[in-house]
Amino acid sequence: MTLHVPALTADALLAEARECADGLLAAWADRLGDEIGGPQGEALAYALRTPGKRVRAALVLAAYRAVGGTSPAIAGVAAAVETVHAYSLVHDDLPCMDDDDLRRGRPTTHRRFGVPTATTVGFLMVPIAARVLASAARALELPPATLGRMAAGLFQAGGVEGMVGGQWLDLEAEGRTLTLPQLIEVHRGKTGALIRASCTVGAMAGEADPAGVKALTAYGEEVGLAFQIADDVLDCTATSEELGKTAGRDAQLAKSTYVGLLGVAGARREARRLAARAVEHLGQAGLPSTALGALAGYIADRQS
Ligand code: GRG
Repeated sequence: MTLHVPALTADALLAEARECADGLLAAWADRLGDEIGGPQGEALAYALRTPGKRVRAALVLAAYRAVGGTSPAIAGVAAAVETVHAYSLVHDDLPCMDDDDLRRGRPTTHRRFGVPTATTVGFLMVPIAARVLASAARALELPPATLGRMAAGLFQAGGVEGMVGGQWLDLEAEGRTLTLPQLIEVHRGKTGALIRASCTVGAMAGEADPAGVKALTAYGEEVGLAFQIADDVLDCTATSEELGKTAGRDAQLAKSTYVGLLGVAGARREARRLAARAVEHLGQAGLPSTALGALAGYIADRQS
């Protein structure tokens, strides 16, 4: 029998998350690429296989373990969240949104396969995420009601109350200067909601009680905003090579950012403050987690 030793540093957890999410996503890419066939099948496999940092997957794993979960089948839940994230990147890069050429160090899906195929594939990935989640819930032997709560948590976060709503506000705000509360609303929706949901569904998969789910969700809310603040900082301090996507895009698109409102040092301070608050939620709920503490620190100070 192999003894499973949970990863405790951010680097180790991210490496583990990459290994298990990438493996599952590659298997789904092979299966669905064949099922769908043609350029759409090829483009879908491309979008599912592009290598990401897998921060959301790592949060799912760490949240699950923080509430006592031990099954390796949690990797399927991580893959489901990463599928929603991957769809959002395909659509975010389209000419009608952020119009970008480079993602994860490769040409964006529409640059490689054309706008109509990339648009179709992005839409296809949403029901695929539901299939991946349902398959993971079966492997984890979760009751149907738990799967229902997880699906609601994940897809509400991806919808108008979260990612779509935030992106919509973000597009509308191009060329205007937002106030800090307005910017927080955009960031919490566009980026924060899915990161928060990663923690929520990880806790639910671990069959946490309502207080546990609430604490992990509160942690996710803080690190979700911190993640986008760090993104604002990196957009103007890192290179395209370091980021694997085009640097300086916020300024080109005249977007309001934390850096614009607080400066680089002020934005970094705010990200660290939120990361510390995230960890406090866990302590207050009696759910301290070395792994989630490490991930919060990584998210606030990340270099790519
Ligand atoms: C129809 C209005 C409308 C919206 C559709 C496209 C979309 C929904 C939402 C966009 C959400 C989005 C892409 C937000 C940006 C989040 C972000 C900072 C992504 C980068 O995440 P990383 O750094 O990327 O984790 P990797 O590549 O490492 O996974």
